[in-house]
Amino acid sequence: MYLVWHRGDLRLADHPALLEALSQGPVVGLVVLDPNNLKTTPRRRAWFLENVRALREGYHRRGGSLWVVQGYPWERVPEIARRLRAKGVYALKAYTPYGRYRDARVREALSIPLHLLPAPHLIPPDLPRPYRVYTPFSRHFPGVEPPLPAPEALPPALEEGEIPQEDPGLPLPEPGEEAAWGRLRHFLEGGLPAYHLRRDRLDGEGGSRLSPYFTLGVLSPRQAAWEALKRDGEGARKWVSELLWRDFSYHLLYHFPKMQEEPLDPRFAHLPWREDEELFQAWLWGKTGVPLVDAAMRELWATGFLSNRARMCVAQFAVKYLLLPWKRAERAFKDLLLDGDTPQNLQGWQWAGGLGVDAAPYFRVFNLVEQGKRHDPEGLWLRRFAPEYPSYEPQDPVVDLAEARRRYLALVQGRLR
Ligand code: FAD
Ligand code: IRF
Repeated sequence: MYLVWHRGDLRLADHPALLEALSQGPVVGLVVLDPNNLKTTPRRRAWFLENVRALREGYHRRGGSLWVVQGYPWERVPEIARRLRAKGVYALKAYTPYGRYRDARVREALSIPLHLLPAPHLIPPDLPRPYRVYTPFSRHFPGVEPPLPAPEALPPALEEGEIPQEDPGLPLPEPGEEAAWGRLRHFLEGGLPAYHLRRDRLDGEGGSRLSPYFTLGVLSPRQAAWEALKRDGEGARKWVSELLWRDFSYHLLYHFPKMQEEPLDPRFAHLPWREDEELFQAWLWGKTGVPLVDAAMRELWATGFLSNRARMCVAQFAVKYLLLPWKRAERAFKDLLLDGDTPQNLQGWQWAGGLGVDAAPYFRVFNLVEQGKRHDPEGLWLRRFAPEYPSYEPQDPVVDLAEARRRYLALVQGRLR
């Protein structure tokens, strides 16, 4: 018997570790509810748990079983392996600092082998040569390999472990692989051809909204890119380039784990961040008097999702206009997102905040009035989430936009000389 340990890969299709284990003998699935991963908001815990439930249903439908236990993996995985007399544990390789630390500890605690197989990224994040800039990294994309099928049948075994219920406090998307595929198909038929033209919309309607599924590995980037590239066109190419940004974020964090705490560009490490609690709360709760920022933060609270354009704007506002402690803002932001993901969120913040990711010019400071007018021209999104504002003009804002912009530019220009 072999254990297949699912972590950020809550799916049965395109799963190299599951297929490899099955080629060795009967398998049992395992999820360890890890307190280190679940120290987050109810919405994100619930999203994870509901996808574990859907994964278990997938196992059952094929005759198999999924164990679900709680605790530290380095204690629980060896214990389950002993109980089931497993001969080996199979999983997909993790690339984040915590994932690697965890896997090293589990390997040490096990008396049987832990086989870690490469996860189906489009570009392996652990490319030996580190890149700080996206374009040269993206040239390593060799073209997409066909995804692996899900096993048709799984061997029966006894099973244990309740999956806790958690109230998310907001409506969740439908969990599970089937729902993710439904959304993917819908996007391929509707949104993909014009993706390059519509992706900047503030209401997020130009994108796939698949990110909550990618974050938990309910869908793999290989499955998505494979389907997209069956269709030709500028929309498909642009969309796949966004999937490559995702892999780039894993690559960055893999090679530069210090970016979890510090700006990738050390010249920005000691900007005079403002420890102003009232200002932080105004940003977080969408009460800044800047319509675009307020609409975005309220959408985030209400739905757990935000378009890429709105994310860039609110992150840049927090960093460049308000000089809020970026790390604290980054963390709070991630905890509100259903797709909140350590590498992607760090990359997004360090990119939008001009802290050293890619060639994002530090002197680029969005005009938040123009951004609103351009990317929500009819103001429908604004009216939906911040209806008290008649337009994108600030009303009694927490900072004067022009003044804050000048202050920031003076600050960084002094540093970069
Ligand atoms: P689509 O436009 O359909 O794109 C398809 C997929 O490509 C996305 O689901 C995502 O996996 C990937 N992708 C798209 N844009 C980016 C990007 N700019 N960088 C990296 N990957 C991308 N994404 C997360 O999944 N989790 C996060 O925690 C996260 N935090 C972010 C924070 C900031 C400040 C910024 C600027 C971006 C962040 N992103 C994050 C990236 C991006 O905003 C979201 O992935 C995207 O908006 C999700 O919508 P979608 O699924 O419709 O994307
Ligand atoms: N992985 C686990 O193995 N166990 C858990 O309890 C996890 N909970 C999570 C909750 C949320 C909101 C997210 C992801 C997880 N993950 C869990 C996946 C981790 O990201 C993955 O294990 C990673 O390799 C380690 I979003 O940090």
